[in-house]
Amino acid sequence: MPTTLNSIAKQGANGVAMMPIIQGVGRAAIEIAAVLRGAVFRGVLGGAGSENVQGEQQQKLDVLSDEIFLEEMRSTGFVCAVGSEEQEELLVIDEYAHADYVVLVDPLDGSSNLDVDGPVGTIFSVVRRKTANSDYPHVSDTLQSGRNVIAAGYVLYGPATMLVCSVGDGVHGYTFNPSAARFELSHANIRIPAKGGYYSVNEANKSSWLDGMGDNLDRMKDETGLGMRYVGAMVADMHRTLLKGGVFLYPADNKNTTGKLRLLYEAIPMGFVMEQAGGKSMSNGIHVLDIEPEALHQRVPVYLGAAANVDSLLG
Ligand code: AFP
Ligand code: FBP
Repeated sequence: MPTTLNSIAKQGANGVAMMPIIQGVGRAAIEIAAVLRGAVFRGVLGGAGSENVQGEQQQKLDVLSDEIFLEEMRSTGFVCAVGSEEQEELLVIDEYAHADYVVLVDPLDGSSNLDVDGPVGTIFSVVRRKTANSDYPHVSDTLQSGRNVIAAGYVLYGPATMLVCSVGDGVHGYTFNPSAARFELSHANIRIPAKGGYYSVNEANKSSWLDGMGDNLDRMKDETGLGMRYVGAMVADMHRTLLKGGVFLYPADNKNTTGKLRLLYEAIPMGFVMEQAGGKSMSNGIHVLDIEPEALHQRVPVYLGAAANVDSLLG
């Protein structure tokens, strides 16, 4: 009998509490994957004609994925609020405003890949609210460092749909089995290989990187001899880095002077997974998980991967 998402209940101290939320992520992933597969026939490819809070053009599928994810979090009954990359403000689930958990999500990461049928993903993390359960949830509930994350992970919509997550007891990968209509454990206890793999970065930006990162990258390439791969969807680039080894980076540059990737929706969840898999995640000279967030849509530089490669890059 294959091991399903229910097995999360047996993982570590947080498994039982996190199982309903991760099952909700799984249901959202199944729906989003179906919408992605049929998007061209339903006329939902292309721009939605709106901008998100980052000033980026929203795709129709960004908006749809956001709605699906929010609805699935609501249906768990355990989530009082959701902070989404696609929403300016914290979304409080009024019906369950006294529930314990807050979820942060990038519902459809890498959406510039949609027009070319490239891989995209969903990234999420869960924290316990800071305000009292009797209070109305507040944005301060989301502004917690990665050390407070209880569960985090991502869904990769690739040739197969995979849900990779951690509840603080290692990293486990579940693949959607279409014949059984459920996620089944396919990658137990993922550990990033200490050696080998690839470096992954938009090297076209090299001349505008800040903090001497161009020279650092050249040195790391000489030291490690790594090859290069870059998809431009963090979930896909992270997943390859996790399974094959190497390093993923998105440095600050002249255009994105504090970095491009979002601390709460991308850096912290991926940093949590990377560290749970034995890797390392750094930003501005400290561990990503030690950053104290100041704003919902804050951006940071990101360096994550096998510890030796991250050290070689930043050393
Ligand atoms: P989109 O969701 O707007 O496509 O952004 C994806 C992303 O935030 C992240 O998934 C990638 O790692 C990064 O942007 C790619 O950025 P570049 O296009 O600047 O390389
Ligand atoms: P595989 O099918 O063995 O992965 O090879 C893929 C490929 O032939 C092309 O699809 C791809 O553009 C190229 O190799 C990548 O080569 P490199 O590893 O030298 O960047």
